[in-house]
Amino acid sequence: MDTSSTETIVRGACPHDCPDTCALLVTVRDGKAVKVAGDPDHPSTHGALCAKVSRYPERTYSPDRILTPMRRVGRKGEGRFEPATWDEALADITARLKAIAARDPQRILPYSYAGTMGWVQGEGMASRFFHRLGASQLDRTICSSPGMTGLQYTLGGAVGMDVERFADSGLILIWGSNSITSNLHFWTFAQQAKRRGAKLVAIDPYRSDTALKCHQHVALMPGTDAALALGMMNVLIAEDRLDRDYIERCTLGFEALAERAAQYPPERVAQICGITADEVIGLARDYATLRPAAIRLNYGMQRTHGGANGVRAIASLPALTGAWRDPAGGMLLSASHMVPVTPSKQVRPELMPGWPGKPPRTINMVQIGDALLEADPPVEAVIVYNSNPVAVAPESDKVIAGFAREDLFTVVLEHFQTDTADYADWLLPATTQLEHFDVHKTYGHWYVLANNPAIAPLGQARPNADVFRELAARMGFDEPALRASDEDIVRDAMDWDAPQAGGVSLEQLRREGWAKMRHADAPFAQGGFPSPSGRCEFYSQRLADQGLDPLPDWVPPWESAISNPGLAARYPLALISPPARTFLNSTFVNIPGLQAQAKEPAVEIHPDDAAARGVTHGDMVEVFNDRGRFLARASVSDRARPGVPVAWGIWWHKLTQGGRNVNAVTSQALTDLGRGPTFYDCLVELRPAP
Ligand SMILES: Nc1nc2c(c(=O)[nH]1)N[C@H]1C(S)=C(S)[C@@H](COP(=O)(O)OP(=O)(O)OC[C@H]3O[C@@H](n4cnc5c(=O)[nH]c(N)nc54)[C@H](O)[C@@H]3O)O[C@H]1N2
Ligand SMILES: Nc1nc2c(c(=O)[nH]1)N[C@H]1C(S)=C(S)[C@@H](COP(=O)(O)OP(=O)(O)OC[C@H]3O[C@@H](n4cnc5c(=O)[nH]c(N)nc54)[C@H](O)[C@@H]3O)O[C@H]1N2
Ligand SMILES: [Mo]
Repeated sequence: MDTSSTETIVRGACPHDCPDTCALLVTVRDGKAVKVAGDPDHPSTHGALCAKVSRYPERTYSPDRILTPMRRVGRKGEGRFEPATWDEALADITARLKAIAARDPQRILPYSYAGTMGWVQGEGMASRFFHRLGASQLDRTICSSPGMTGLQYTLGGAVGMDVERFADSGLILIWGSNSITSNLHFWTFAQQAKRRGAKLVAIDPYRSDTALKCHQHVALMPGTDAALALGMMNVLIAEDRLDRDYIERCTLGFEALAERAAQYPPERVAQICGITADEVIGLARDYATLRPAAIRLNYGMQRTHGGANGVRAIASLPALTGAWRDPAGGMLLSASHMVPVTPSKQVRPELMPGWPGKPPRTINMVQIGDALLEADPPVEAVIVYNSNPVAVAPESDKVIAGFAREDLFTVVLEHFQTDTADYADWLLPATTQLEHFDVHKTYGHWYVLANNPAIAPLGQARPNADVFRELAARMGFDEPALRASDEDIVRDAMDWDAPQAGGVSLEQLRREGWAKMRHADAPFAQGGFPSPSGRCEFYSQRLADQGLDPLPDWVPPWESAISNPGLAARYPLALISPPARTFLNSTFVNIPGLQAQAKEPAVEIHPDDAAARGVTHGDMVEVFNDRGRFLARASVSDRARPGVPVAWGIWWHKLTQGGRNVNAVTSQALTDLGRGPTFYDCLVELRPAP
């Protein structure tokens, strides 16, 4: 008898919604995953994982995992369930969906986001199923769509620098990003650049961990980034610090942009942004002279009314100075189109009834609160996977009231009993990344990664794709696209024969773990952007054709003293709620080791704001506006800007003292372009908790 234990290393990929998408090495001993480590050979992972994902085995084997299908027995939202079999669950769900679909399939709504970013367990089979069903389409806008739209209208797509090249930059503007929290593996390259003499500047209302480690911190007001970028242009043009040759050959609409920038002299910009004119001028001069000049823009700056215009303005800067000429110059917001993805082959919109002329209606996920309460025809069923809307969507009181509807049929595929799972009629156990196959691209580097299953599914957990494949069969959908295997979906999701893919095969990817997409060292040195003109479009004809402003501009926040003085008189504080280092949106909030580090919901307040309200460090405070209220522990610190408190995201409501997290006060208003959320465009008042 062989009593020795077996140990293997399985190649995986981190599934989370993060620009880093790390290459993983999972150690499996006797069928159990005992360790998850970063692959030392993968250049951007370089053997290091964040504190969260190193705890992936703890999360996977948590005693709180949902491991069997569960049927609701209590009142809606009470979170009381009894175990059932998969057959009972899927038979009942099929019967319910058939009955609703017979009236109008648009009364069924999928709700999903990026709990996993995988091509298979994300939207592969699930979207095919909902398209064929004729369900309402979900506009998946809760994170990046303003920025993506801004890039589309400027560069023509989500293209950007190779993250590894930031190590050679001479200036790095870290703009709207707390990289140490949300983009740790970029930060490693930024530090290499710093050691080689680069200047690092953080542009962020809050003096984040990242801002603390930069040479300079420009603490502008939230939602004023476009004004700052236009002010920098104003100076670059006035001082003739331009790359005229690059502008001539690789851009469109310079004269019009120059006129727009003329409206933003440094003094006006200083007033809008709440900084000094010297900061504007100094930033522009550094940007023109410290080369190569690189911008790491992140999504934190596009969660206000003018978010997309902000991205348009900032994305125009590297073309003005010709920063793209250098491999270590240019900018990076998202690089997801550096991978030759083929989304329509992946999710098959043509399966929708009425496609393409009259497809089913679209519901914006940001406005799920209003949709569940007011949509006409009403939403009668919602199927949630890879998301926790009750915690993460804005204006929680409405979201909760919507999910609490007794007449709403709710199915939730989950690992844990989240705030959303509490409202399920059926709670279905999903596998984690260690238990299923997938392939990932990312938005922060140029790699595609494979995730091989390391262990067998725990309990009765099933991969999302399996569940939707079986639901399709039970509904009687027999199109081949709905019977496709996981591998078929992956083959459909990318053009494997495109030159960028370098001839890599799926088999090779599974074996080696990752493959870098092939691009020229400085891909836009000669222009060649994916825009209609092939140029960087300062002036966008496509926007003009829609009757929209063809040039980037500063679009004021919905809620600010300038745009809404009446509201600002009652609620003078501009609250932002950026990601916490210990959590990934609302994922990991229930993991004891990480929860202990974060302790409890906190709000950081400038000493002047605290004193004016009789708040001292460590007090419990109530943060409120007309939409709602939540409790948080006050941390009084001058790292917060006066007038801009910071509440870290995103706690589960049920794990907070007052039963509400920060989204109790955020609004469902949308951005200028891209129909995105405005989480950081939110006026509040606060006081010591009663
Ligand atoms: N640890 C951790 N990592 C994460 C996440 C997480 O929750 N936790 N979330 C992941 C997700 S979903 C995403 S989308 C990404 C990116 O997520 P981002 O939202 O880009 O997150 P951060 O990089 O933390 O950047 C937010 C920073 O922007 C600042 N900020 C807020 N408003 C403004 C503004 O108007 N202008 C400017 N210039 N700055 C502003 C905030 O103070 C904060 O420091 O991160 C991913 N990575
Ligand atoms: N106030 C405020 N609100 C915000 C933000 C903010 O900065 N401030 N950020 C916004 C942003 S950028 C984003 S991206 C959204 C994120 O919102 P969500 O996409 O909802 O992200 P998570 O909260 O991480 O929830 C993902 C859920 O998916 C589950 N999951 C993971 N893998 C799988 C799987 O394979 N199968 C199934 N069935 N489930 C799985 C996890 O257990 C988790 O509960 O939140 C937004 N909300
Ligand atoms: Mo996000």
